[in-house]
Amino acid sequence: MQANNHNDQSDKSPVVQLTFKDRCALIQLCNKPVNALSQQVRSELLDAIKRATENADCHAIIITSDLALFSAGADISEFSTGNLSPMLPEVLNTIENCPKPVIAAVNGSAFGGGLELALACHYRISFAKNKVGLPEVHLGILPGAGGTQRLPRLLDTQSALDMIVSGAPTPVSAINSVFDKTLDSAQEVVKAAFDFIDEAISKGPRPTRAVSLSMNEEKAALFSQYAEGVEQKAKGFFAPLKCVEAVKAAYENNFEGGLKREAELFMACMETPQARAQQHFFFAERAASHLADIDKALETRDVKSVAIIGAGTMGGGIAMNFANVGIPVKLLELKPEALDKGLGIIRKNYENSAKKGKLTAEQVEQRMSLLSGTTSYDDLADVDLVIEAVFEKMSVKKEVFSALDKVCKPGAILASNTSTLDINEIAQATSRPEDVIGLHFFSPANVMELLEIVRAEKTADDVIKTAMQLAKTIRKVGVLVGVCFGFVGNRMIEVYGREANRLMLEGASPEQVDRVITEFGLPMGPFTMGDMAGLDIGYFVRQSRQSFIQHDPSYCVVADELVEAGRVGLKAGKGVYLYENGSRKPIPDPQVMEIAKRKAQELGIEQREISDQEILERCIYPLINEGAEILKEGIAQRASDIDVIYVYGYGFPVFRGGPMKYADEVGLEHILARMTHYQNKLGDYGQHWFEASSLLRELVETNKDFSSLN
Ligand code: 3H9
Repeated sequence: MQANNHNDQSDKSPVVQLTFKDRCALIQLCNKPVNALSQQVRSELLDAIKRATENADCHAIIITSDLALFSAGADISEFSTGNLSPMLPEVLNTIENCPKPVIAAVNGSAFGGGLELALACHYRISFAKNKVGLPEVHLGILPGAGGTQRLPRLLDTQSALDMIVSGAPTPVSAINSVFDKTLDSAQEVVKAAFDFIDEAISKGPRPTRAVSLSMNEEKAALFSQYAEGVEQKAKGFFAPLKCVEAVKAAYENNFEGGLKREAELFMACMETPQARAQQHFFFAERAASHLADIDKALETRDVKSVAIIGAGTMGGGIAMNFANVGIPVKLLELKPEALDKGLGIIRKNYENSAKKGKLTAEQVEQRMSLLSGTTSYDDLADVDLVIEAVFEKMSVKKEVFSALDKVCKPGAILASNTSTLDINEIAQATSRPEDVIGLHFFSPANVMELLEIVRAEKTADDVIKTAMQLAKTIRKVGVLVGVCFGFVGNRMIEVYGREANRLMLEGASPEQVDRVITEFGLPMGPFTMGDMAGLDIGYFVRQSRQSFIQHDPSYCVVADELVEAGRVGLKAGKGVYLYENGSRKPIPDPQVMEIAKRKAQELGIEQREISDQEILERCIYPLINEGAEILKEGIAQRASDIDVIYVYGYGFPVFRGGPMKYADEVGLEHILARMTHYQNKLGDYGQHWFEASSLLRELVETNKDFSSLN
């Protein structure tokens, strides 16, 4: 028997199944793919509970899932739709108030509203290794269907706070008090629930709300200490502190009062731009792996062995990603000493992880055993994928690819880790450009999660699909981009770095610029970042792009002088900032401002006091404008892909959703107006660098935003 729909949804197939069996009602959620608790699910669930309650032959109710997971919680896509009755709290209150015992058979992961559903049942059965959690905080909100009130009634305060504030998935075995029975496997859960019926019927309904909580001095101290810690750790985020407040309300009110407070705090979070941004980002991350124009049925290529050309910092870091997931890697260097050095650094990295307790000694050896070295291209004849990570020079890259073309087996994927060079030209060095792709790892490659997958003109679709799948295998976030200088991430960051440097010439200190950017939410400002990456890298790139920068002599002139004086950044102990005794703490150097002053005079640039607002707008808006150009040229598949690149690759604050989402929130009309303002205010410099993208203008004229391009 199937539950009737609450509203008229006769054209939709049912997503909740109701069956009566052994004096019991079995309610199974079957809303593919993740049992999101959509309006249809809520309505059918409510209906099923009502029918089970009314059926005189039914003495207990089991709620479970027909899919591999129990439920991923509320349907996030409905959040922008407003009130869609029945709301989840109403459904869960009905379940908790049911006069017949309700057992949650949690036979797969339960997140957010999914776990809240289980908490509202009278009994809970699961398996020890199952993962459950309340990840709402990552969506800029808090559990809003009683989770902040019911969890502390079943778990100690500290653990409840940890789960709600971190949003982290937790194994059922770590929160035993929440469950009445834990089994060894998911398959045993529903049967165990049926075996539990007699006990449940004899004990009767056991509403979680009946557990009473109260505040005392010790608890009050715990909450204030906890809140202080959260304030430090989650700087800039709105929801984490509200989560603490909501849990605290469970101790300060009766259950109804606590629920009311939770609802108020939930709404306060939901109405923030942060919640919109983080929810946008949830879908952006998932959309990034969708390849718009590639056949879903297309088969991928096997990647069971990998070779890396170049065992330097980048090559070594890339190699570690594969060894970490059990894929054997051959590292190629032409000189044995370089090979030994590279393998030695990898071992050291693993041993450092072991010292921190992240790996066992056995795991270190197991990973190292997957890495081997060679000095001969002939040894690469059998590998499925080669990633080139050699010196960033076209002639060198071409030599490598022509050598690979001669030895690699047909169908092997030939990838370049170039961050700036034209992959179409690299592909021409082979007789098989369809097998050539860009895999742009970010440094440090074993740590950074972003992978730009660069589609060249002739790259075959199955190569792209394989690369996207591979990104998941090595636990990276893959984003498809097209060929242009710097691809998406570095092309946009160049604009931002240029503006930071220009602001210094105009009188802003590096520490002012860095402060404005960190206050905005990035982990470090452009000057600290430049020093960390090494100013020589940007210098080298600028030298190779004279044609691009020639018409503007103000372009990074201070940085050029610093590099020429050996001040290449953190690694030299001095760059834009000074670093004392190997410390990473940047110390402002008045000498740099002197250089800026002198250079400004030479170039006829008048120095002045610059407001924080101008700094923020001039660093971020041109970056967004470049993003618009990238979209116009089809270099990125969608605006939200740029957001994913910026959050994962550059630490753009997720609570702003990424640069393109931030632009939509600020309003494109405003961005265009400010671009025009600086274009007129900054003379020739402004005329050239603040020209608004035609796409930005078009979107403003048609009253659209970047999200319309997703
Ligand atoms: C909440 O519960 C609020 C309540 O407290 C209060 C309410 C009043 N909704 O991730 P995947 C889609 S807030 C809508 O690739 P996996 C996803 O977009 C919720 N859609 O699978 C994707 O679509 P597509 C709190 C959702 O196996 C597809 O399902 N819960 C939802 O790698 C597959 O997803 C969470 O934050 C959703 N809730 O991972 C949990 N979840 O194929 C969010 C997924 O078109 N979900 N989709 O790209 C997850 O963390 C993961 O999806 C999960 C499965 C771990 C469950």
